[in-house]
Amino acid sequence: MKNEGDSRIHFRSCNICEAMCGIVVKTEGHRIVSIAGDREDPFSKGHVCVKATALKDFHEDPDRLRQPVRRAGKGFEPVSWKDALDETARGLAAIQKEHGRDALALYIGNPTAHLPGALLLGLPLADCLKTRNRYSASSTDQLPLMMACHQMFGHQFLFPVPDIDRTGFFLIMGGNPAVSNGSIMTAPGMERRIKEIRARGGRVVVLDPARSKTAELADTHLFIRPGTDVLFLLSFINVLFAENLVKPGRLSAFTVGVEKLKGLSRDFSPEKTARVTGVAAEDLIRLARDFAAADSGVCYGRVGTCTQEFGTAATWLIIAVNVLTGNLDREGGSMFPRPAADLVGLLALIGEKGHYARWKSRVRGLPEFSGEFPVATLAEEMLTEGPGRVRGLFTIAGNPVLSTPNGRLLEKALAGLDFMVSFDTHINETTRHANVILPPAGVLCDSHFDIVFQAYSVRNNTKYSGPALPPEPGLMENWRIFREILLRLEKNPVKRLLFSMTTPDRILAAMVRFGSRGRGLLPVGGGLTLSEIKKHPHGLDLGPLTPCLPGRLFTKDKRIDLAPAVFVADIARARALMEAPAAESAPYDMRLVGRRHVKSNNSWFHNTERLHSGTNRCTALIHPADAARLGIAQGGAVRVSSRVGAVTLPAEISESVMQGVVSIPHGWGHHREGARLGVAAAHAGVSANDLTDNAVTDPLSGNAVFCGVPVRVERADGAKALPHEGS
Ligand SMILES: Nc1nc2c(c(=O)[nH]1)N[C@H]1C(S)=C(S)[C@@H](COP(=O)(O)OP(=O)(O)OC[C@H]3O[C@@H](n4cnc5c(=O)[nH]c(N)nc54)[C@H](O)[C@@H]3O)O[C@H]1N2
Ligand SMILES: Nc1nc2c(c(=O)[nH]1)N[C@H]1C(S)=C(S)[C@@H](COP(=O)(O)OP(=O)(O)OC[C@H]3O[C@@H](n4cnc5c(=O)[nH]c(N)nc54)[C@H](O)[C@@H]3O)O[C@H]1N2
Ligand code: SF4
Ligand SMILES: [Mo]
Repeated sequence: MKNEGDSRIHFRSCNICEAMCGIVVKTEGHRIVSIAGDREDPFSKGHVCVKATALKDFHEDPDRLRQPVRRAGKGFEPVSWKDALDETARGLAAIQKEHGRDALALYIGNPTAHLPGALLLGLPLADCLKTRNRYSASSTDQLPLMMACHQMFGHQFLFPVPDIDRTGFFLIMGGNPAVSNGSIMTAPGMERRIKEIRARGGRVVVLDPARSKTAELADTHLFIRPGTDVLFLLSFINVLFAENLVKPGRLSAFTVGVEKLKGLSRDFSPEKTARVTGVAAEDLIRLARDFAAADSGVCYGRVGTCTQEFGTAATWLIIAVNVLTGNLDREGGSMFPRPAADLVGLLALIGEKGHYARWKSRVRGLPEFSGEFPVATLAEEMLTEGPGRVRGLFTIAGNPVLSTPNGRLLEKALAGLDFMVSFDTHINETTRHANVILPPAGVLCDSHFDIVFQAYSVRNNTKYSGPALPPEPGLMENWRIFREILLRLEKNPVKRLLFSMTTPDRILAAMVRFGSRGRGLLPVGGGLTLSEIKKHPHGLDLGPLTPCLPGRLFTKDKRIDLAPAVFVADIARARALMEAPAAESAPYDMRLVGRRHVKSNNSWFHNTERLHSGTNRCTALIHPADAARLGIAQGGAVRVSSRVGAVTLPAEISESVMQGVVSIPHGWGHHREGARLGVAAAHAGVSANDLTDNAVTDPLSGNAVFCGVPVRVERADGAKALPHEGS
C-alpha cells in the first residue's frame, strides 16, 4: 500500500476468476477511485480483463446488501447483526435438533474458493454442522477431476496443470481458456500464452463441439459430438498402443495398469468410434502420432469434459494419455505446482486425501465424495418425504437456482423449506428464498492470498495483499461472519476459545511456515514465512514447475494407477455408447452445450451496465443447416425444451457450432420474481439450467451434466408444449 495525498494505492490480485491478475487499486476512504492491471506483478505483468474494472461496480452496486436482511411477507426487512446472527444460529440448530443433523443441507458456491477467509473459516463451520447433506459447486464442475486424482495419484487435490509456457503441443478438450482465462491452469493472459506456443513452433489443437475463441487461436480445431470424448480418448490410446507410441519413460518405474489399459482400449478402433464422435479416423490417427512425436505435449480437459455423462472416465483417460506419452510430470507436459501454502500436503497430514462412496445419498443412492453429495440430487432430498428429508439450507456464496441442473425444481424445493440462511452479497434468484441473508463487506475489504489457485498455477508464485478498503460501516469481512456463526454454534469451550482467536492470516502464516517451502520451526533461515511474502506486495515468483514424482504420490504403493477398478468398470458404458449411441430420438434430437463470455462470470456479473455491451449474449447458437431445417431466422425467437423444462430466446445462427448442437450460456435468467438485481433484470436472459436434467449425472462421481443434454429446438411461434414437459 502507498499513500498519495488523500488517496491510497493498493496492490492486489483480482479474485473473480482463476487467473489471479495483479491489480492496482486506488482508493479514497471507502471509495474505489480506479482499478488497473499491475505491471509489476511478476506473474501477470499488467494483464487484466474487463471484469477487473467491474470490481468497482460490484463494490458500488446499489443493490449490494449493506446490512443483514430478514424475510418479511413477500420481501425483506433490515435487521441488526446481532439479531441476524442469533436467528441464523437458532434456525440452524432448531432444524438439526428437531429433525436430525442431516436435515440441514449446506451448499458452498464457487467464490468461496477465491476468498481465503471464507475457505479457512468455512471449512470448520461445515465440520461443526456435521451434516452428511453437504453440497458444493464442485459437483457442477471439477468433481470428476478430484475423483480421477484421488484414484490415480491418491489425493483428491493433486491436480496436474499444463506447463503451457514450455509445451510443444497443447491438446485442449472441452475448455475455452481464451475466454474463461483458464481453469485449473492459473495463468493471466491465456490468449498471449496460446499464441506463444504457436510462435515458438508448437501446436495447439482444440476438440470442441463449438469453434470457440480458443479454437480460433489454434492451428487445428476438430468438432466432436458432445459427451463422446471418452470414445475419442479410448481410440487415441488404442492408436498409441497399436503404433508402438507408448513411452512413459521414467514414469514406468512407478506406474501400474498400462497393460490393463491396453486391453481396455483394444476394441475401440478409430474407425469404430468415428461414427459416434464425428472425428474422422484419419484425423485422430494423425493427431495421436503428432502428439506422441512432439518433444513435449499436454492433453488438457476442463468443463466440457468434466460436466458430461462420461465426465470421470474422460478425465481419467486424459491423464492416462499424458502418462502413456511420458508427458506427466515433465517440463512442457502436465505438471504439479509446489505452492507456498501447500494445501495438498497439509490436507494429507490431517488425513484428508479424499474418500469415495463411504455412504450414499438417501433418495437416489448417489455416492458421497469426501463428505459431499452431488448437488444434482439436492432438490429431491428436499422434496422427497420420509425420515432424513432436508428441511433447512445454508448457502454460502452460491446461486444454485441458476447454476445447478433443473433450477426450477430446486426453486420449488427451496420454497418448501422450514428455514434457510444465505451468506451472500445480493438478494438473487437463490437467496430470495432465505429467511435471513448475511452480507459481507465488499470483496476488496478482505485480505487476499489465493490458497487454491496458487496451487494450480502454471508457474510457482505467491502473493499476499492486505485489505484495500475498510469494511463499510455496519459490515464485516467474510471470515468474521463465519467466525460469528461458529462461535454461536460450537458447544465445545476449547474449540470456541480457539475459534475466537482464529483469523485467516494466522492460519495462513502456519500454512506457509509448515508448507514444503516454509521455514518450519526455525526462527531464521531461507524458508518462506507469511511476513517474508508480505514484503513483496506485487507478488513473488517462485520459479518454473519442477518434476516431483514419485515423491509427491499419495497412493499406498506410491504408484500411479492407470486402471483403477471403478473406472475400468465404466468401460462397459463406453462400449454401449459406441455400439448403440443414444438414438437421436425425437423429440429431443439436438444436444445442448454451454459457453462462457469474457464479460460474464457464472451468475453474478450481470448487475453492471459496463458489462452489457448492447448485444444480447444469452442466445441459442445454432448451425445454419439446423436453422434452415427448422425455419429459424437470425435473431428470431426459438424455443428450446428438454425433459425438464423449456426456454425461449433469440437464435444466433453461426457455423461456429456443430450441426445438431445448440449452445446456450449459463448464469442468466434474472427475471425471477423477488430478486433485487436491477441491471441484471433488465438484461434477464434465460437460464440454461431450466433445461439441464437433475436426473442425469456422470454415474461415477454424480457430477452434473451440462454438456450433451438432449433438447428440442423449434421456432418459437410454431412451438407447442409437449405433454410430458416440466414447467
Ligand atoms: N449450464 C451450466 N451450468 C453451470 C456451468 C456450466 O458451464 N453450464 N458451470 C458450473 C460451474 S463450473 C460453476 S463453478 C458453478 C458456479 O455455481 P455457484 O457457485 O452456485 O454460482 P455463482 O454464480 O458463482 O454464484 C456466486 C454467488 O456468490 C455471491 N458472492 C460473490 N462474491 C461474494 C463474496 O465475496 N462473499 C459472499 N458471501 N458471496 C459472494 C454472488 O452474489 C452469487 O450469489 O456453476 C455451474 N453451472
Ligand atoms: N469469463 C468467464 N470466465 C470464467 C467463468 C465465467 O463464467 N466467465 N467461469 C469460471 C469457472 S467457475 C470455470 S469452472 C472456468 C471454466 O473454464 P473452461 O473449462 O475453459 O470453460 P468453458 O468456457 O465453459 O469451456 C468449455 C468448452 O467445452 C465445450 N464443450 C461442451 N461440451 C463438450 C463436450 O462434450 N466435449 C468437448 N470436448 N467439449 C465440450 C464448450 O463448447 C466450451 O467451448 O471458467 C472460469 N472463468
Ligand atoms: S482474467 Fe480473471 S483474474 Fe484476471 S482480471 Fe479478468 S476476472 Fe480478474
Ligand atoms: Mo467452475
